[in-house]
Amino acid sequence: MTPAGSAIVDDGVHDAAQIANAPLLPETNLKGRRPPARQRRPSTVLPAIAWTVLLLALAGLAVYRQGHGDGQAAALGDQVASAGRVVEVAASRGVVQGVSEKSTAPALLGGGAYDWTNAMLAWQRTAFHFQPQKNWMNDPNGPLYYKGWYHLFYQWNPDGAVWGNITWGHAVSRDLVHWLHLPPAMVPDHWYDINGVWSGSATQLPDGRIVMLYTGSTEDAVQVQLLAEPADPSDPLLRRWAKSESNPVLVPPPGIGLTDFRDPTTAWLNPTDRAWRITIGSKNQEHAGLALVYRTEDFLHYDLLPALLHVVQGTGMWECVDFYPVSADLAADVGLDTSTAPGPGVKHVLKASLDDDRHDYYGIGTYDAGTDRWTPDDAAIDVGIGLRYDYGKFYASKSFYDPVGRRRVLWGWIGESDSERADVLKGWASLQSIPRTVLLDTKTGSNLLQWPVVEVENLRMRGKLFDGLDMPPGSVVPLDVGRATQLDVEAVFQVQAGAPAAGSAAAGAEAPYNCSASAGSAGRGLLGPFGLLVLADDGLSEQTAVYFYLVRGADGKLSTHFCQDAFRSSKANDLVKAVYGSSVPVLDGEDLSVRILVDHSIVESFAQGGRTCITSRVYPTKAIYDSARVFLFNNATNLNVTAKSIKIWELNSAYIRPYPYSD
Ligand code: DQQ
Repeated sequence: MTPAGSAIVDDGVHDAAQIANAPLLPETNLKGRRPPARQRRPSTVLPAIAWTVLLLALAGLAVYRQGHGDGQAAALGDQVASAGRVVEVAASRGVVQGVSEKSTAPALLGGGAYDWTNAMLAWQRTAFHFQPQKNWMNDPNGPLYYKGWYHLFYQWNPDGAVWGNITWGHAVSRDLVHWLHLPPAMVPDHWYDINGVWSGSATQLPDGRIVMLYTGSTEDAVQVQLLAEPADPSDPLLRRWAKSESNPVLVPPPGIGLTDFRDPTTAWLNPTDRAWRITIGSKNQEHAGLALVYRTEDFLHYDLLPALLHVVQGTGMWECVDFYPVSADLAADVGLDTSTAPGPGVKHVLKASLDDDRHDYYGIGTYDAGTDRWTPDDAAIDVGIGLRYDYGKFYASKSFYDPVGRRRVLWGWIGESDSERADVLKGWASLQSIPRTVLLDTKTGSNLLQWPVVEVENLRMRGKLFDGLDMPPGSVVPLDVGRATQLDVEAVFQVQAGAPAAGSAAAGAEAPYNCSASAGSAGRGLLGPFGLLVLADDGLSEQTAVYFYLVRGADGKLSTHFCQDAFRSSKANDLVKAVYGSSVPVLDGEDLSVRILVDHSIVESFAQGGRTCITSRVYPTKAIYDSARVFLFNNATNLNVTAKSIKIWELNSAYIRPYPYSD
């Protein structure tokens, strides 16, 4: 068995030192000088044309950065002819408007546009992950439970499959799995949110009232905080929302850029003065990411507190900050309400979505209610430089406390890894992750555990069990499970006697391993990779590998890496195909275990009970419909592995439909 390892990430090493506040920017005097509410939608056509002209001129000069595949490419529109179809893709406007670049498209066209058939594109739509009926979606917003219904709001473009015209989509569920689509909850219709009803969070007050705080991008593209409440609190579906007459309730304070002030959190009650606190992400002039704290009693008036909740140098703009308590009590496996006071047995998690690299980082630490500061337990893995919720595609996440299930539930935005052109062809882009319960891992004390909500198991249909399968070095073992496009897999592996024992000199020390920089599942090492191939065709010409890779360090100890490899996931080349992953803690006596949810174009995996999670988007061309298979593989050269137990269920499709008003 492998000894305990620390969860140091594979990639993204930054300088961690904390710094003081940066010099201030000129004061923003926004409030009071804005015109009254106007009913105007921004033109989407002119900016798109302007961008297209500009970028055609620049086309020969453009240098596209692929990196992890998402994010850093220049914003441009494209027009592509393929298979007789001309697809116009609007320029992505995220950066111009002061939020992340949302598109992967430009970087992908170098590979040549693949001739996607309608059948291939139709197959990519998922069956039990939440997605709107059509068009673009990004961040989950304001999740809450109200009068018997779970509510999920999300960033949505009513006009197309690319980011823009951001509106709050809305769906409700009884069980977090089956969803009913409702009309949009909020649309950009006032001067203060005409450029987008951006991300925000819900707070349920002790008297049952719900307040929704969210960011508006004003007609001048300034980021302000806005308040809305249910217009009819007696409606369990919360279909109508009233924006406050007092909006905007917050404008960027001195020292904060006008486009660096967004995504208010759920409020928590500070036990020292019984007033509410919220935190809002930003950055300073030295490019430190930070979280501002405001105090409020009525959600209309706010005081900016002198101290920052936290700041980390070099991490850039913090989007979609989340801040919540977790139980450190060894016996408790329940979530905690956001207002749970700090004290013995309570830790606080601070999460920031880093605009710079588009990943969600968290830290575990202590919240001091007296000073409203948070301190990480381990500064070496501070927010933005250490642990991530997910080492694949997963961003702008938000959690909420579910009082019925007594659990904290987390959703993340799962973007696409294909081109915008393909998104336009298929008519939609992005998913929400499977809702995940979040707990502190009280065995390690140093990481969270994320796990699909238990209701997902109600989708399980036919199941098959394989146990005691030998996986000698170089082996590939087919698993006969029938249709393999909607799966729930639970696999437990034992590394058998053939493996060098810890401390043995047999294998010698190996170079440190990094999933993302490796050759993926094809790269053979002494003690890895081994695991599963999903969404594979019979000939293995397409496959997505989910695997472990053990490495012996110079000290003779083994470390365990958990990776997901999409290099050979598709014959198509207009895709980002990456190997994602990180190390995963494995304690003495533990087997290696992984749970994998396969849902058409998403593979979402949880290693060691959810200590390390990876989500990939994959777009096979052959391993689809009835041709998708599952295999075990062991590509290590010097490790015998036994698949101790492999359970595979076919999952039913969730019921995700428009709300049946006639009923
Ligand atoms: N998405 C929203 C912003 C947020 C960003 C805009 C994160 O509020 O910062 O769609 O993806």
